[in-house]
Amino acid sequence: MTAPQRPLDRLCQELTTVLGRDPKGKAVAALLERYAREEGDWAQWTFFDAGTYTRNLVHRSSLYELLILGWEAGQASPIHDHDGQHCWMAVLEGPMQEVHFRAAGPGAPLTQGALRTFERGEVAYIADEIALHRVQATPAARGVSLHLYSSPIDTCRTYDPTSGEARRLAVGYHSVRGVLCGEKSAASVRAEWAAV
Ligand code: CSS
Ligand code: FE2
Repeated sequence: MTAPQRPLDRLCQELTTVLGRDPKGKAVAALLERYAREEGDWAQWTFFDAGTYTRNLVHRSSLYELLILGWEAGQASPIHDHDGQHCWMAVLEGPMQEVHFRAAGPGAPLTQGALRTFERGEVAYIADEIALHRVQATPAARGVSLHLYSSPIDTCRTYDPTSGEARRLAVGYHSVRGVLCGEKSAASVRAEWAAV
């Protein structure tokens, strides 16, 4: 097989090899960091939306899912968990920020940790054993982040910081490899990738 020419596709091929060997992915952060520092082909597959941050799918397999998230200035995710999976975030255009939270018990407000700022090329990692978190662009600038979920995450839990109450959220896609999803459902996108 010839090597794919597109840097994002080369990255996916490397991730498949690395995660196939080690599902905890010790080499993953280095691959994401190198891609984030050196490549720019992600821009063609990144969309923004005034209403919400966007989830733009690059690749999906049973092993992992790679997404580019586009954040307008000031946009933030809800506080959420990662459904028991590993999550790496590499900043493609920064800065991006992350705040950790801890559940303090039923009916209790979440405990908030420090705000961390990541610049282009920096990689954050989170899993449920570490914390819940919120990810956000700064109020001053758009941000773009590359997210690797191993295994793919189709639903997560979101948390109200005041009540600590959790709700299950089904996540969807804004685009797939540069093509807007429009009315296409997340289920049909997943079905197409299952057939690949
Ligand atoms: N988990 C969020 C982004 S922060 S890791 C999402 O995939 O939409
Ligand atoms: Fe997250």
